[in-house]
Amino acid sequence: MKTKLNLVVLFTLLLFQISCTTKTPTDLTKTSFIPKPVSVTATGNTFEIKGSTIIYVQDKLKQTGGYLAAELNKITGLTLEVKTTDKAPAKGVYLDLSEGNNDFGDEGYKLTIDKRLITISANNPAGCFNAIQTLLQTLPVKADAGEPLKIATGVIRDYPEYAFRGAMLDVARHFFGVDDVKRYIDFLATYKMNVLHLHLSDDQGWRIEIKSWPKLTEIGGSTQVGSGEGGFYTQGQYSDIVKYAQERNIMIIPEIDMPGHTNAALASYAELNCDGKASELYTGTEVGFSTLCTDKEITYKFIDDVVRELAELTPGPYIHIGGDESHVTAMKDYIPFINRVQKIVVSHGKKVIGWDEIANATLVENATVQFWANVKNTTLGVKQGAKVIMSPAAKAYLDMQYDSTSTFGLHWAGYIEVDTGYSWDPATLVPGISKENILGIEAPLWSETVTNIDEIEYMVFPRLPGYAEIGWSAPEARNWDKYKLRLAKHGKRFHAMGIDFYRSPLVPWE
Ligand code: IFG
Repeated sequence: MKTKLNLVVLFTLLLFQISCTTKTPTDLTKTSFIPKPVSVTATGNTFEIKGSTIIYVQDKLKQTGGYLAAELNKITGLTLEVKTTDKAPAKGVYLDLSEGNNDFGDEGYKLTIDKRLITISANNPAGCFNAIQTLLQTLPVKADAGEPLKIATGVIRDYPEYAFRGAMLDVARHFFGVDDVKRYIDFLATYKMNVLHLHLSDDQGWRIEIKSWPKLTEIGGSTQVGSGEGGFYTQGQYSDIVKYAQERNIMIIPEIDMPGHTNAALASYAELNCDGKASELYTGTEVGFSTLCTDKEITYKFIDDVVRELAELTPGPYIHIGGDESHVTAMKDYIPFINRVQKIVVSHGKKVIGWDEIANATLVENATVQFWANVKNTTLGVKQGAKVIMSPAAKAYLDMQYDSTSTFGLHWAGYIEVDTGYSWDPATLVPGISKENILGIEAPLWSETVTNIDEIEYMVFPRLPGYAEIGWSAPEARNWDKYKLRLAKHGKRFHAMGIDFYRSPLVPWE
């Protein structure tokens, strides 16, 4: 009898122990969301995702529903069915376009998690996509086989501070293949960023096929910093990247830098050079030594062909014309050049973005100035009515070293540890540039010293989620001491995603 009693006690204790370790989340407000949502309330129950859970979508949300099913499959191994419906189901997951009858704007959403039904309500697919990123953060990145997938119930109402939240990848100094760019896109999508700026040309490389000027990639795409083999995207590959980004609510902005940073083009076509001689290919890391020949007509035919072909491949509204560090282009030549090139971009139905130097020219309507280093240039742009993308090198340049011990990166703008990259407000950083002038934020990764995806991951994580939160969450909701605790919980998510991140000593990693 005594043995039997001992067995019962032992079994009960064991059961209690198991239930404690697979703790069921019941307080939604305890989830370490990044970016921080506008409001989270908990209702103290749980929703369980099972193989039988159905994702219901309205017709316009079939692709979004499919994305959710694919992401859940990666986490759980479950293959959930996606069904179209025009009315709310009693249970499962329901993606609903509320046709603008709420105040969430273009990208906001309401995420309601009840015991039997999860409802995502937004004004358009972008909002539903953002809600999905939030929902995914209530789950582990990889569930243990057989582990019940329980989500704490509650309601999240959320919408972004800025419409433009992005990062840049310099594929010119070092070339990165399509799969690396897609992985970079996944990083941005995970944190609700919606812009990828691709720096497609520079002194060291031309990375996009232009059918009317084939030597740009044949010659200009044949090398890179350090004399590696370089590379380029065919137009088909570029379109594949654009489609992959679009499916993740990310707009691609292609940059063709001009009139400076053009040695790859000048090495490809002798006629683009003022002296009619092709320059040598360049594999160093100096800047400011090249310029297109601004007083030759063929230069503008070249730019018109390039912009035309790129505009046809780019569904987004922007073409970035660079304009930075044209140290060997006299200002008297630079200004008419930028004035003329802007008109070419507009003639192909696109809006102009340029680094802050372009504000020395007469900006066309709807031009946007990307602030990186010069306040005078940028406030000139604001005076002309231009919007500003905030990319202050000292705060947001992802190629800056974390500190003097960092293996990769530069430090001409200073060191950017995780707290430096997080603790600033775009709307108050620069006198003369305030919130109404700002389109949003972008964190550029220049690749002079970055050669592969592992090195990209080291420079981008853990700083990227901080820029995503600056772009999404209100400044009064942001505080480094609280943010670092949430970021610490994302360390295991980075690890589970195979991200080779820098384990900053400033973050109490879990
Ligand atoms: N400045 C140059 C980049 C790159 C960068 C490296 C801009 C706009 C320094 N221009 O940043 O090409 O070399 O940190």
